[in-house]
Amino acid sequence: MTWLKNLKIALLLCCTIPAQAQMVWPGDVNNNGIVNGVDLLWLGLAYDANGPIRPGASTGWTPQLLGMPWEQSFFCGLNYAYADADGDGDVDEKDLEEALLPNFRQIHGTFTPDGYANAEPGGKNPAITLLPSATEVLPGEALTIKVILGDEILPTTNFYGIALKMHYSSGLVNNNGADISFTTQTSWIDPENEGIVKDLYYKDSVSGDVEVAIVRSNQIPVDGHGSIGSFSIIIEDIIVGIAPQFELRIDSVMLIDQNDTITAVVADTVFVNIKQKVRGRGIEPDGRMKISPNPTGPDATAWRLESTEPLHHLELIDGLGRAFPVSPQPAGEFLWLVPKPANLPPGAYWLSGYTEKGVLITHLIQVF
Ligand SMILES: [Ca+2]
Ligand SMILES: [Ca+2]
Repeated sequence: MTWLKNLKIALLLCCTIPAQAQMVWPGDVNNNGIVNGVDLLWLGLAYDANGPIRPGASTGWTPQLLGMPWEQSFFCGLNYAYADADGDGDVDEKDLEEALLPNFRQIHGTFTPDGYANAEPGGKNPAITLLPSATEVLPGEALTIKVILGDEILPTTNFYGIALKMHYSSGLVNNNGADISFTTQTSWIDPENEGIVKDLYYKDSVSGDVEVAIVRSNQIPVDGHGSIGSFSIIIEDIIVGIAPQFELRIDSVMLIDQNDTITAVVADTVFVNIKQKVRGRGIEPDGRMKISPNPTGPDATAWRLESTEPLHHLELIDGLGRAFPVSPQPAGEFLWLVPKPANLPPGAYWLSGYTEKGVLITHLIQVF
């Protein structure tokens, strides 16, 4: 019943659009008052169509007279001329690159909802699953999260495109929330590897808003299930707070077939625990780390490091808390070569080795 209810709502909304019908806003392909991921889905539906050019067309964010209508219309009745964002008479890559993307998130007039449709779990609708590479990470570590649509029991039939509105914990992501990216995976969406998949990725690193949209462009759907892409994230190095969790959440989904019929999808949210870095002795009493030469002379160019545990990364900090970058290079089982940072000042240092089980710490001295 949920699926039917959502379908009816979506079709109804789609057909109320022509209130602003005579003006084209470049990139707002479904003419609903905002440029977003759903407009890429509509662009994919009309892709490779052609019709009359729009006199005086521009890709700037200004309303433009529709001009001569095209022969083709979307299933709800909206004319294909709205998909020709740059007005050159063809629906192609330029409409995406030169109008839809530059005008992304621009708004005009009265907003009409796009018709995103999330399903309740437990029914017969396909689900999206967010699959993280780890359930917990250390500050500064990389994390990947796969986005998987459908499964063997509830696959996707007649897939043409999908748009997602998502949110992530931007305050826990490195580089002021910016170190998060998305790569589309097209293996089952484009099984013949024809290069027909169009995609977009938008993020706002302040608010944590994300949009992903992926669409075929040949008006032919595919059946299947599996990964549609993955997020790559670098966690902030300095985390404040107790037991922080990185969250990636799907707020809204729109899955369409080649007729712009919407199937509701069960959304997902994933949490990844961020382990606290702890400074001091005796963190990992069963493990130990030994560095040589120690003390180190000014002419030494590298240290030899032995550790009883595999190391994720190393951190070298002086008595004032200043960090010096070090990159251990594997040199054997439980053995690493660590090039010494150039111009390391004489003094006492703490070397922290981050492992699966905790932090190993050793004291190091650089002499004159
Ligand atoms: Ca729109
Ligand atoms: Ca065009």
